[in-house]
Amino acid sequence: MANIQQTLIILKPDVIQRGIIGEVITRLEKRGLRIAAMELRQLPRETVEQHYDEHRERGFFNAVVSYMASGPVVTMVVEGADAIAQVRATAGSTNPLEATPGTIRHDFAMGIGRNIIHASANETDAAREVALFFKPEQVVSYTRAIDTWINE
Ligand code: 3AN
Repeated sequence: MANIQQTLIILKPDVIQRGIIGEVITRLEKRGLRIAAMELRQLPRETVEQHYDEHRERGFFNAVVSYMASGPVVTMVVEGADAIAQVRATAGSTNPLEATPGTIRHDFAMGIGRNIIHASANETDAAREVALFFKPEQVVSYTRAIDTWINE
């Protein structure tokens, strides 16, 4: 049985400003992931601070909060077999300089402070982050005819 998971993705403000929303989402769809929720919104600083709470004591905390609140973002829930690890692999290393060619962060970004995509790190974070950004009724779980060609 496939281990179906949901994970929270944020397309950061530079994705919207650079006009590459479609290209980034296409990477995820082509992997075989299903979009279960999606919304364009301006995040209040308080929500970003809550999201990155674990990094509060880190030197980059204020920088990352300002970056994430600097313009609209696209928040998404995507679903699929082992979706949390699958999306992290497609996103690539946190520092685009270390990301493997073919990953989103390698192919679309150059700096750790502008690394264009957030993806939940593990099941605990995914559950907390999905609940932070979406009400349960906004997350739509479904199957597609093509899913049997993506996972047997
Ligand atoms: P990831 O998003 O890959 O799980 P985390 O959780 O270590 O990475 O970092 C959260 C976010 O904080 C990163 N996506 C990045 O935007 C920012 N960040 C992390 N490390 C740095 C750094 N050294 N300098 C600037 N921003 C950073």
